[in-house]
Amino acid sequence: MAFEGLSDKLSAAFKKLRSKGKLTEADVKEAMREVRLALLEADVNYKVAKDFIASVTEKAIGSQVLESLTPAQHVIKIVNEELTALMGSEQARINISSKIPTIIMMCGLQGSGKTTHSGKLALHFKKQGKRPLLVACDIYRPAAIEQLKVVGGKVDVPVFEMGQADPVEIARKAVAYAKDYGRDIVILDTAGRLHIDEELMAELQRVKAEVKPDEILLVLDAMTG
Ligand SMILES: Nc1nc2c(ncn2[C@@H]2O[C@H](COP(=O)(O)OP(=O)(O)OP(=O)(O)O)[C@@H](O)[C@H]2O)c(=O)[nH]1
Ligand SMILES: [Mg+2]
Repeated sequence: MAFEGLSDKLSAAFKKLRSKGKLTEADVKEAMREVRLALLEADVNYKVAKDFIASVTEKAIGSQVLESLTPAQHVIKIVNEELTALMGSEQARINISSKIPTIIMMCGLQGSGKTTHSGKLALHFKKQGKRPLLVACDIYRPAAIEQLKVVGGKVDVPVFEMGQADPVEIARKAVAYAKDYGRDIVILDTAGRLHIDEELMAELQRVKAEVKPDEILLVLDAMTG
């Protein structure tokens, strides 16, 4: 969500580039100025944006690119690749433990996107050749288990659930299940909660104490600011 405006602005910069046909170094620099502005407006760190632009510009004004038949296409491809590398290195920070399974616990306020992001993470790991398991620890919202199953179904990742059982118990059994069935990443989708909800916060603590997650991800709505 944070990058919604970014993609529109990048598209605009690229459109101008595409309309040019043959490109000069100045055209590329002009486009990169717009890309840089777009990144800064999307709250990308100043230094990150500067390094990003320097690296893309260096690659993009190479003679091979400018003299190719579709220079604009080339430049866009470079921006894409570099952006992916930039975002990719961000994700690599997830702590993959040496013991199996790696346990990831999703936490956050109600409706912040935990369930959606659990599915995205599962897909991300699946693409890396891993075998994730989604776990329905949200027993409070009636449709939560069903929702996780839909999410899991879309990315073809199994969902472990025990209905309305104790989330601590569900987490523990899910980890045992993962060990038995060779699932190397366990993603715990917990119930959304308000920080003032002491009972639910205590439950998170208990789940944490029980399964000792390798990573606890706090999911936030980008609009929170
Ligand atoms: N635009 C946008 N919508 C999102 C994103 N992630 C989730 N949503 C939507 O936000 C709503 C809540 O997402 P969920 O994944 O169910 O959030 P949750 O944290 O699991 O919610 P609870 O389990 O009720 O606490 C859904 O309607 C999602 O479709 C996102 O990255 N962008
Ligand atoms: Mg949810």
